[in-house]
Amino acid sequence: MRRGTQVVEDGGEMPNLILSVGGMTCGSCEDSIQRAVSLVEGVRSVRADHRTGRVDVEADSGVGVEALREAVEDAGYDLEGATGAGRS
Ligand code: 9UX
Repeated sequence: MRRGTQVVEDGGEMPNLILSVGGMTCGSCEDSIQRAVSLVEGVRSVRADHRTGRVDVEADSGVGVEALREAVEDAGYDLEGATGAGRS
């Protein structure tokens, strides 16, 4: 399954940033978000869920929320909140 709550696999890392994104209403929106956020330098993985608006991101510590906001907004969605390391 591509969608749904992220399962952290053995040896995997926990998401260190959790974004709340508005405007995702279907699975293709998830793909758009994942593509956009994955292109931000320092992002290692991203998993979006349009049902909850939650986007889990694993990123290097230097990645700030404003870079993620730019990616989300340029893709046509709204960044409504963010928690976790890398906040700036
Ligand atoms: Mo789905 Mo999302 O038809 O911007 S791609 S609503």
